[in-house]
Amino acid sequence: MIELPRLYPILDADALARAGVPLSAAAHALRDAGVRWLQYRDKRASDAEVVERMRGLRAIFPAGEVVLLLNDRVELCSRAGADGVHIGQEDMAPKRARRILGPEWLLGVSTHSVGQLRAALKTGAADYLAIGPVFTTGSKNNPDPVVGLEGVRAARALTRLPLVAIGGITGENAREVIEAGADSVAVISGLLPEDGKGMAQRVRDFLAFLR
Ligand code: 3NM
Repeated sequence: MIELPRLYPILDADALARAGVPLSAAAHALRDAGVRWLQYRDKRASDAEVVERMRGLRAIFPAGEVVLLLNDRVELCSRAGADGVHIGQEDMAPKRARRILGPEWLLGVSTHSVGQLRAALKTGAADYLAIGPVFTTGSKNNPDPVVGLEGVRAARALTRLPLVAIGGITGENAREVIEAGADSVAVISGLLPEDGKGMAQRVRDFLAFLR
């Protein structure tokens, strides 16, 4: 079974654009803060743009040193130099994704309820599962209803696979999310620059909260 770090940063193209942070600046900040596992999420760019941006990220996060996952675009995984993909409920079905990826690549699957988590588990396709949104989030279009810490506890009770919690997670609430049973917290807005603190400092603050 794979082991995830406590903090799972997501570089989200839309969120970065809204914050006025170039992708490469965000990536360098995460690297400087020692991030060893992250995801690139870009719901709108063309395949060619995604491949190009992923290659740029791969140059900053070398293969074999940092796990770099790609959101959604299963078919691009290899071409983009990703270590695997993360798919949601509206993306490709997990079994199909696994067939395309083969056994070597990592596959993460998002779920938003205990029912969805059970269904995802049943496919046997995922290396890790995500549950969310734990709290209210502004980073996703049409988010599902919040599952709360109760949802994290319920998810934990169902699986020993690595469990990632996502949605509205901040330095202040991350600890209780881990205590509710998550192995890792996936974060978009909680790592963006704020109050004069850059992203590297925001990552370090988060890690200090998670210790
Ligand atoms: N997926 P933030 S919530 C991408 O519920 C995503 O599966 C979610 O962003 C889910 O850390 C979410 O800014 C957005 O709340 C997470």
